[in-house]
Amino acid sequence: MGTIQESELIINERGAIYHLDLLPEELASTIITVGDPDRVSKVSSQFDRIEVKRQHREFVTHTGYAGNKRLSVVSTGIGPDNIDIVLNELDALVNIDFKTRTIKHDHTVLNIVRIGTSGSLQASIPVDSWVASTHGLGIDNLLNFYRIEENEEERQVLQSFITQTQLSHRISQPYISSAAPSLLKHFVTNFQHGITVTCPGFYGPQGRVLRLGLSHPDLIDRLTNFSFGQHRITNFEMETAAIYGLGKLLGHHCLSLSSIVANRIDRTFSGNAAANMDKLITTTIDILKGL
Ligand code: R1P
Ligand code: URA
Repeated sequence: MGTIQESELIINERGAIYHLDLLPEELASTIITVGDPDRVSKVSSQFDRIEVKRQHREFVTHTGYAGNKRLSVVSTGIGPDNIDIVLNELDALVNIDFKTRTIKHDHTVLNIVRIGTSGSLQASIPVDSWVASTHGLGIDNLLNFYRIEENEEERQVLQSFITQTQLSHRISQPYISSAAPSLLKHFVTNFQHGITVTCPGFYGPQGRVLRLGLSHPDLIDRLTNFSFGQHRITNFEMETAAIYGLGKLLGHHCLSLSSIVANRIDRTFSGNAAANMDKLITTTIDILKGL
């Protein structure tokens, strides 16, 4: 393996990775990602001690301890394009030697848990429910820039999704990736499990009409009605499939947890979103402390 050039792996004057502005020692091996930069302090306010606070653009990181567990919380901002930056830089922080600019011989596995908000695609999953995503199914295109390796089960679900939904090729070539079983098994009580669809936008790409017409006005019906064996689509948002896809390719363990703020079937929106998010954060930290 050769050295990785300065234009490919960008390290700033502090010796920190470019977008996240983090040094390798400033990152814990268990990481919570959140979309909203203001959610970072909501997570770290539940730490017993904070040792690092950094911010560059929308990427805010706090690293500290919850009990004996060292945790980092990092904001990604909105969308799969930001996940490309965050996942590649988190991986580089542990698996690339910044001095020699070479890939380290020993691979470090990160546990990466997204805590985000999401829209429900099932009447039976009301606002203020929590979803743990068994799979991320991406219609956002990010993973099509990488060499994707799907397993047999993922291939079958994806093929069935393509056949049943008949989404135009002009939208996307969908991809799929699963949660890390080692994390998912700890998030069962109080969580609904299902496939999360990751969209490249909040309005048209999630079937919302304000002033513009949509290419697929029945997008929500097509997603809600999909089923393959026990699998169904529970919700959609804007990061999960990108995290699962890149995380798996890079050799990390990933899980996405969502607090449902909107139900797109009964058209309700939570009146309790902030308090429900705080509860999800507390529950998640309690579980991660035990791992
Ligand atoms: C859209 O409002 C944002 O909310 C969801 C979506 O994935 C998207 O990022 O997650 P967060 O609440 O974590 O940002
Ligand atoms: N986040 C999304 O991406 N969609 C929703 O409907 C709610 C939160």
